[in-house]
Amino acid sequence: MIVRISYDELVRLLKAMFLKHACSEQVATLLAENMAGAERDGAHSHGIFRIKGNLASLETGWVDGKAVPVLEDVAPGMLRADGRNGFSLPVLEMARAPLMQKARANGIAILSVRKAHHFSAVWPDIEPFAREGFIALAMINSMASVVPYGGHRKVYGTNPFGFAAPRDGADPLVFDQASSAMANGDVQIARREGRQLPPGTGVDRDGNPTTDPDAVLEGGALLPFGGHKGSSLAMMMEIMGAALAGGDYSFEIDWSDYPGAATPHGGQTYIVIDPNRGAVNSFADRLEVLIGEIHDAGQSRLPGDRRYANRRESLARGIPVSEAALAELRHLAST
Ligand code: NDP
Ligand code: PYC
Repeated sequence: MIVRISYDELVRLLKAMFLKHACSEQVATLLAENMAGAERDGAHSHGIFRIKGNLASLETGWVDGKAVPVLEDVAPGMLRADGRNGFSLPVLEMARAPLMQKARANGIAILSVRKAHHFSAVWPDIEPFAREGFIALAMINSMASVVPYGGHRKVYGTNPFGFAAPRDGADPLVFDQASSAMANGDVQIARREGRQLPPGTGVDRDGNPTTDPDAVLEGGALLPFGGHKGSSLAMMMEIMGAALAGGDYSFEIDWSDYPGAATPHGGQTYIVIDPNRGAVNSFADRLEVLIGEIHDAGQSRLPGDRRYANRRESLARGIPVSEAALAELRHLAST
C-alpha cells in the first residue's frame, strides 16, 4: 500500500537513521535531504531505494560518514577537493560558495573532486547553481558495470553527465543522465518488480544480449546508450571524473572486502559558468527562444518537467512511499 509522508518528516527519519550509522550531524543531514529530495521528485533510483547500499558502505567501513573534505584553491579558476573517503555531498557543500565566487570573478570555475563517494542523482548537485544564475555541468564516474562499445569486459561506470541552466521566471532547465542505456539503480528496480529490460540495455555473463535484469546484474553488464556515442561520453566521464580529479577509474574500484558496499569513490568534476559573460545578447532571452522553438516543434516535455511536477505534487500532498519501506525506515531510524 502507498502512503504519503511530508518532506520534512522523511528528512527527519533519514537523518535519524544516518546518525545511528556512523555519520556526522552534517553528513547525516546532507544525505537525508538528498535522498528525501530524490523521493520527493520521483527520482526513485536514487531515493530511499539507496538506503541499503549506503548503510552497507557505512557499516563495513567502505565509506567514512564523518570525513571532513579538504579544499585547495589551485588557480584563479580552479578548486581541487579531496573527499577523504567520505560522501561527495559534504565536498560540494564546502566548495559551492567559493566556486560561485570564482565563476563570478573569472566567468568560469572548475571544481575537481577525488576520493568522494557519489551515490546520488546528479541534478541536486547542479540545480542550486542554476538557481543562483549559473550554468553548471557535472561529470562523474562510478563503478565498472558498462562494456565499452564493441568490448567484452566492463570498463566504465554508468557515468552520469548533468547540465543545468538558469531561466527567467521558471525553474532551471536541468538534465542529468547516465551514459549507459539504463542506470544501474533502475535495473535493480526492474529486477525487484519482476520487469524485463528494453532490448539493447545489457548483456549476460557470456556477452549475449539480454533483457533479463538478473542476467545483467549477476555477471553481465550494461551497454552504453546510443552505441559508440554513449561509449565516448562514458569515456569522457572517466577522464573528467577520475583522471583530471585524481580519483579511481570505475574499473579500479574494488570493494570485494566490504560485503554489500555499493557507493563508488570515483571522481567528479563540476564546471560553473557565469552566462552574463557570454554573448552580448541576453542569455535568458536566447534560452527562451530555443525552448519556444522546441515546444513549437512538438516536444512538449522538457527534461526536468516531470521532476518539478512531482516536486509540486509531493510538497502539496506528501511524498508517496510504500508502507513497507516506511515501516523499515522507521525501524532503522529507531534502532
Ligand atoms: P533518465 O533516462 O530517466 O532521464 C534522463 C534525463 O532525461 C532527465 O533529465 C529526464 O528528466 C529527461 N527525460 C526523461 N524522459 C524524457 C522525455 N520523454 N522527454 C524529455 N526529457 C526526458 O535518467 P537515467 O536513467 O539516465 O538516470 C537516472 C538517474 O540516475 C539520474 O538522476 C542520474 O543522475 C542518476 N545516476 C547517477 C549515477 C552516479 O554515479 N551517481 C550513475 C548513473 C545515473 P526528468 O528527470 O524530468 O524525467
Ligand atoms: O544508478 O547507475 C546508477 C548509479 C551508480 C552509482 C550511483 N548510481
